[in-house]
Amino acid sequence: MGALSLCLVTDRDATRGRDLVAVVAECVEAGLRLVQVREKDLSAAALLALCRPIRELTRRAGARLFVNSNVEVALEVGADGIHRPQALVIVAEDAPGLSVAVSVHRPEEAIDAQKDGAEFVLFGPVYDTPRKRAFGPPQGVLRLAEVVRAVSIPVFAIGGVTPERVGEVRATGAAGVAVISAILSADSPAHATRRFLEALG
Ligand code: TZP
Repeated sequence: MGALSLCLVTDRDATRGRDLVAVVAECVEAGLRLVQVREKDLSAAALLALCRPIRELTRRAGARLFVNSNVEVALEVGADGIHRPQALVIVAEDAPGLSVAVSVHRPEEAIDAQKDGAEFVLFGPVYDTPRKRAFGPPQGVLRLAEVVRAVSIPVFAIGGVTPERVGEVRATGAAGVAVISAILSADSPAHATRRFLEALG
């Protein structure tokens, strides 16, 4: 999958005060080709306002854009896809023309997502991440391997993924990794992006 094996997932509070659009721009400049805007607390209007410049810069670079949860915003901004959290039901008719990616936590959920026509799934948290500690311990790479074996669509590992962990993740057969902190909170998000892309090969 090349550069499409790295998905940057946004969190505007994770940029250490830097402007999120500027950070995404520098990552795209560094080779990033897949972005999921995940800003669940924003109103639809604010989400749309954030997605517009990200759509502009991703389109210019030929990068794909997925919007988390909000189909209307995804359609309005001309996103490539919608990212569906497990709790949300989005059927194909709700999202005409959009690819669908789904967050999953068990092999059965991945199988369901595949049946529903998902293009790819995100599985996690694979490693410890402060963002998900409230939900219990991380799932680990053995569980990741189970999910990979259960479906034929690409599986991305999410949760505590760093460039150093990419080798172990890829050994499971996972197609790629999805990342928040290790890119957005890095001293240089562009450098971190390049390190992930090098590790992914
Ligand atoms: N879903 C599972 S783990 C996670 C999400 C959104 C958080 C990933 O964040 P980080 O900073 O890359 O560990």
